[in-house]
Amino acid sequence: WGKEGHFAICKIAEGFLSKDALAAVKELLPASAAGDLAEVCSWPDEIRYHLRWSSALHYVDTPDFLCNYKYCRDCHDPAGHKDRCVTGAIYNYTMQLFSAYHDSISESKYNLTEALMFLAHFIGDVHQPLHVGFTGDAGGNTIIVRWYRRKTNLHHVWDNMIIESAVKTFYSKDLAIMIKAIESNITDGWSNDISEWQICANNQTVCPNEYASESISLACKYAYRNATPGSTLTDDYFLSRLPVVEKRIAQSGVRLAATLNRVFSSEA
Ligand code: DCM
Ligand code: DCM
Ligand code: DCM
Ligand code: ZN
Ligand code: ZN
Repeated sequence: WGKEGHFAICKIAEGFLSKDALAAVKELLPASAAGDLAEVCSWPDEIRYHLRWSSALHYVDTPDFLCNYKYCRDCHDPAGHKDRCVTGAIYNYTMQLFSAYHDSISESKYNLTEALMFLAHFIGDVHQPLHVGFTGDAGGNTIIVRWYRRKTNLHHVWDNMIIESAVKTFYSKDLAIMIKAIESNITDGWSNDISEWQICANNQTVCPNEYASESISLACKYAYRNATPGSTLTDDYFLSRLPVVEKRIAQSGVRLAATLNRVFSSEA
């Protein structure tokens, strides 16, 4: 996602944090966040060219046209180093935060402020369907399309353009109004789904493999469909894909909060 998507996800997450988790998050946030997690959720994008190793942690590539995801097969960087992908990063940063909070050691060897900012960002990214896209097109980056009259690529359409067009067309050019609309949808339309979104099988603290499997499935069903190289995407595509984008943003926010609530729970 771009800056607006990550901001929306973290804003939504804030509303679902437990008292314990909110206190722990506020303690870990950098001064620049001014107490607001959403302010630093794009930090990993700002430093990804500076910290080169982190750049492969934003996504996971899957085999062309298979439309499925497997951790052991797919989670490595382009050079083949294991676990260097978005799902591996989510496990790793969750573990850093969990052990710092639960183990009786006085000081963590990790930078927990960075761990929190990475985790909040990557739980968002793993929900972007094309962040679990095909290897051959780099998650849609090499598929050149037109978004209305503008030339761009399919990945960028899903990271930025669908959200930007929605803000402009339906939400009075105000991202805060879009966020409020998604929040209303969570408590009204999706209220029966929330508990299912929050849960992880087998009592796990975090379950990025499930989110990645959903993403590649949605990528095949919605992102790649009718978006071949050179195609022009307009109202048909925009109006049918926007609900998918809004639901993925809602799920990311709810699941980020659920994960932080488990990490920073004084029980268990
Ligand atoms: N940081 C951030 N937002 C910025 C710049 C830096 O979140 N605009 C990160 C860098 C460090 C962490 O915050 O990992 C703590 O930084 P500081 O102590 O400078 O607030
Ligand atoms: N995995 C991991 N770290 C964890 C949990 C799981 O690296 N804390 C990896 C190891 C397996 C893969 O996930 O290769 C499959 O996990 P699951 O059984 O959750 O699908
Ligand atoms: N990306 C991806 N899959 C890839 C390569 C990149 O999902 N195989 C993502 C990361 C960024 C966007 O695409 O969100 C643009 O990446 P870059 O700036 O590395 O081209
Ligand atoms: Zn992206
Ligand atoms: Zn990212």
